[in-house]
Parts: sequence; C-alpha cells; structure tokens
Amino acid sequence: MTRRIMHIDLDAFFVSVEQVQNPKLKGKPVVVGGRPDRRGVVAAASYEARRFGLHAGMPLITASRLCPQATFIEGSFAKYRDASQKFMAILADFSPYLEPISLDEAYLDATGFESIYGSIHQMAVNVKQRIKDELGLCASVGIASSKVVAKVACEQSKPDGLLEVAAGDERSFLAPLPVAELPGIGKKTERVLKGLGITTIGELAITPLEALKSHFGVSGELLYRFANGIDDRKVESPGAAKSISRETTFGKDTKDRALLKATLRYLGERVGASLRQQGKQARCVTLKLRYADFKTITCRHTLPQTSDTDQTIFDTGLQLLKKALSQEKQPIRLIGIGVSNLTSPSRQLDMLDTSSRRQEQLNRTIDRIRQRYGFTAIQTGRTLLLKDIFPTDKNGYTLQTPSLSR
Ligand code: TTP
Ligand code: MG
Repeated sequence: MTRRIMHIDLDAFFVSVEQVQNPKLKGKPVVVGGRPDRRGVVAAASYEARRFGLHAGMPLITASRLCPQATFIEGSFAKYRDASQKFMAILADFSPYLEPISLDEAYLDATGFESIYGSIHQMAVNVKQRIKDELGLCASVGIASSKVVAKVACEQSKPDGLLEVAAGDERSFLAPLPVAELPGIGKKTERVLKGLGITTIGELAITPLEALKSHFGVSGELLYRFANGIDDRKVESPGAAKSISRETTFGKDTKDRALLKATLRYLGERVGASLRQQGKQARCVTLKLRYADFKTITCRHTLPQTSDTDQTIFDTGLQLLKKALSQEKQPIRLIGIGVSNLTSPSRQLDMLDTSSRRQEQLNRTIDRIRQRYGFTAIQTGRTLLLKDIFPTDKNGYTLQTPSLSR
C-alpha cells in the first residue's frame, strides 16, 4: 500500500504565538529574538517581515536596518513550549503514528485514514482547522508517500498551506525546485552541486549515483534517493519499541547443543525478520538463559557496526551461548535472544563490505518469500532439526511460548 505521510509545521511559530497574545501585531512585521540594539539573531520573523528580507539567523542589527518599523520582541520560551505541547496533543488525536521533530513540526502517518475522513486531504483540513480554532495558529501541511517529499511539500505550501503530492508524482513535483529545497542540502553542498552544474532537484535526480558518491561519499546515495523522492524512513513514535526479543521454554530441560543452537537460530531469525520489518538496525544482541533451577542470566554483546541480518544476530548469540555453556553445566529450561539499541539509519549500503551486503540482500529475499508462503517455507540448515520436534503452521514452529508464533 502506498504510504500517506503528513508533515505539519506551524507558520512563523514564535511570532504567531505573540500575535495571538497581542492581536494588534497581526499582519505586521514582527521579529522574535530580542531588541534590535542587542547582540543576537532573529529566531522567528513574521511573513510581513520576511518581505523585507528578514529571516531566522539574521543578526538583529541587520534586521532592524532592513525593516526599522518591525516590532522586536524578546520572547518567552515557556510560552512556546506550552503552545507546542497543545499542538502535539491535537495531532495525537488524529493518529497514534506521530513523530514530533521540533517544537512546531511533526510527521504523522495517515496511511489508511481515508476511510475515516473521506480523504487524507480532508483529514489535513480538519487538522489545520482544529489548530486554528484551539490555538489561533496557522499550520501548513504537506502530504506525500514519504517523509522527504511530505516535508518539501509542506515548505512549498507555506504560509497557511496544504499541498498533497499524489503517489507517482514525487519526481515531477521535486524536479523543478532548487536543490536547496531538499532537506539535508546546506550551503556547502549547494555550492559543490552548483560547481557540477546541478541547480535543480531534477538535475540532481538524473546525476549518476556513482558520481554523487565520489563527491559526497556516503551522503551521495542519500542525496540521490531523496532527489528521486525515495525515502523509506518510517514515522516513529517516541514510545516505539526499543528492543525486540523472542524466547521459548523447552518441553524438557536440555543440554543438547544441537537443539540449543537450532532453537537459537530460529528465534534469531524471528527477531531479525521483525527488526527488518520495522526498518531498524540493532547495535546490541542479548542472550537469555534460564536453567533447570530457574536461575536466569542475560548476557549482551555490542556489535562493532549496527546490523539487521539473521547471520549477525545468530553468530553473536552463538558466541554468547558457547561462553555461557562453558561456565554453567546445568540443563537449560528457557532460551531467548534479543536485539536492542535500535536505530533507523538512512541506508548507507556503500558503508558495508561485499559480504555484509550479500547477507542483507539474502535476508530481504527470504523475508519476501516468507511473507508470501509462511515462515517455514524457507529454512536454514540449522533449524531443520526443529522439524522433528515442533509442529509447524504458516507462522512458523509452534513453540511453547505463545507469543512466539507472532
Ligand atoms: P521554523 O519552523 O523553522 O520557522 P517558523 O515556524 O518561524 O517559520 P515557518 O515554519 O513558517 O517557515 O522554526 C520554528 C521556531 O523555532 C521558530 O518560530 C523560532 C525557532 N527557531 C529559532 O529559534 N532559531 C532558528 O534559527 C530557527 C530556524 C527557528
Ligand atoms: Mg514553523
């Protein structure tokens, strides 16, 4: 299903909060940041002030020279934080898939919400209306199939905007815009691109990937993907899972190494599949063992590089298992494996060596086959042993702990 991501950003946030409090300032050039005779820079400028060339980051002294009639306000952070909390609470009413980015900016995953609001466009209209009614503030909204395109759409729609980029139109929407409109392109990158004769996102999109990599290293791939409207980053709620684990209790306590390894491999593959499904990479692998006398241990290993492959999860778990087996001779009652310190990196495939890349590709192929034909449609040599011990269904082996069949 094509995703529908909303990017919502309040217009001239700090200034707008001041204008709500003092309506006489509405429609006028207003600056929040401090008195013009003080050192310091503009934090926010009203759109009326922007017509004089004022913008965030500009020294106040320059701002007052360009627009002496502007009202300069010191501002109060507590007030803006309060407004921000109310803004986020309104958004949370619309979707639980909410990722706050800054005080006045958030992504919201609205995929599938058409059925509730009639259309995502209508949902955005409702979002804007509630913010206006309850806070007196204007929000701009971009809607697209990915974060990067939604953000650019929001920016283009400002102020008081609403712009939806239909699925399939991402590239043609981005193409005519200057490269600086693409998130992640700062002044320096813009200069280098200009030197290469690239001034629009469309020109960037058709530049060979290899050329971009040679100029920008690992960021080159990201530039290429963003310019082509490709961005599979998920909308992540701050409360999203921080670790993923699977465990099972054996029917009978065991010291059988082959069974322990096979089970570890199987559980590791379940963890890996879930990790990849969430688009995450893990930094830590944890092994959990419960012995016959119920003594329970967990041991952890930090990977030199984040990973989402079954092989890395299993290899690391196996090292931990071998060490544990050498230290404790009791039969084992429960075994579990988990990953933590999860990150959602923008893919940096070229950072990986060939063998890691091959592992990644293999895992992705296996995931696709399993999604289609069931988890046991493909089995790795090690887990075949489990076939004689556990019954299977489409979701995998039926192990003792019911949550395992997820
Ligand atoms: P922005 O959303 O970048 O700017 P804005 O809301 O003022 O204007 P618009 O979105 O309509 O273009 O930032 C939100 C607030 O963060 C802004 O009102 C003030 C603060 N801010 C700073 O304090 N310093 C800065 O350099 C920037 C960019 C923003
Ligand atoms: Mg803003």
